[in-house]
Amino acid sequence: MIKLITAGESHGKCLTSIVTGFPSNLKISADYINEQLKRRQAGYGRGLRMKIETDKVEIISGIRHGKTLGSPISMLIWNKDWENWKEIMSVEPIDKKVDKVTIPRPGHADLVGITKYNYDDIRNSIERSSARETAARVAGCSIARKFLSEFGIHIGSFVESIGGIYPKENFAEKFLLNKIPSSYSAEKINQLSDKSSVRVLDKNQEEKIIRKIKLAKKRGDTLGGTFYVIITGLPVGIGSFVEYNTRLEAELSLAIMSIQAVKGVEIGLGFRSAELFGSEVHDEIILKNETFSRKTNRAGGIEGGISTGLPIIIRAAMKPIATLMSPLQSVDLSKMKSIDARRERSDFVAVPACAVIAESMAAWVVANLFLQKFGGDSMEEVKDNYSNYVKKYFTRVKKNFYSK
Ligand code: EPS
Repeated sequence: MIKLITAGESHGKCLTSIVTGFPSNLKISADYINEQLKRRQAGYGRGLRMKIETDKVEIISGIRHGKTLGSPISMLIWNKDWENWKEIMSVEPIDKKVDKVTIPRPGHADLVGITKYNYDDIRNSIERSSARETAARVAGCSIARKFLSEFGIHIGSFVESIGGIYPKENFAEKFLLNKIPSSYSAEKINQLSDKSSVRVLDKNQEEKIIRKIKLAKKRGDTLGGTFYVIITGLPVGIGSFVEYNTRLEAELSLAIMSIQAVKGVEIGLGFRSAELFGSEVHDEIILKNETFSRKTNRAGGIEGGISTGLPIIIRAAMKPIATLMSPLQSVDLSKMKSIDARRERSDFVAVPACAVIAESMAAWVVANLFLQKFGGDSMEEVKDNYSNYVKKYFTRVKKNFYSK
């Protein structure tokens, strides 16, 4: 239903985001998108690039007087750093000799990129594989986020750990045990996590993490971590088991695993459920406020590829940033000799940013499957389809099964 294409290299002139498939009359502004771009740039441990850029989107098409037209929405994010890269990243051939990058960084796309694309300069691989591309994703996915908010569907995230430092209490437990009121909005999570420079919910843990990041910087090393994304307000019935790639957990896992440096994604209890009895995992079904609910939410809001109507609980793991200032061993491809990897300006820790990007990616997946179910050409039409379904689905179940 909806499509997102991003284009642009990390140090090129600008990033481009093109979004198609959203209905007309969705209220959206550059300010709304820029708020998410600002959140993406934040976080203690981000690199010097974040001091150069103040990512803002320039909307080129698809929106008029603050509302979508239903036509393709194209947006630009200009790279201020381009001024310093005009020759290295020139589109046209230049006479001046540009030094080639010949030493791949362990843990990045450098070596596999030049092998796959037969590049003669690792710079060609660095530029598009860089996490800079996520700025364009957040811009495009913010349209999805705004769309979902029109239906009371909100997305929040918080960092669970950085460098193996965990909080005393795991806030996600409340969701796994379904101890959160059904009226709770995931936006409340961001109101808390965005106050922390590393987006954690525990002050004591934040201080320990900042100390560990300072230690990593001193050692010229980097850190990764884990984070949760929570989605509230989703009705039952989003996603489907009819095809492998319409399963909600599969789409969410792909989208979040596609973020640079993410190495693990789990839904609900995830890997922990592999160690428990079924009776300790499966969510017992109950009747509550004239509809179905569950005693717990260890399934993370998804059963059989379909949303249950409870909060979606996603947990992900991000590996440490690949560029180390105390480099690991590599090979100089120009001499085919072992050598220390190159230093390249970089982040030390980007887990807070990764969690914000994951919110955007989750919004995209949910908006796409939501439109598959309630699609329409205008927001008014989608809202009619949605409210008709929400009003009637429980009555339909009763009509099919229940006889006094
Ligand atoms: C990033 C901008 C770039 C990326 C960085 C994320 O920073 P710089 O211009 O300093 O290279 O390199 O991504 C990585 C650290 C990476 O390993 O890909 C951004 O805007 O988020």
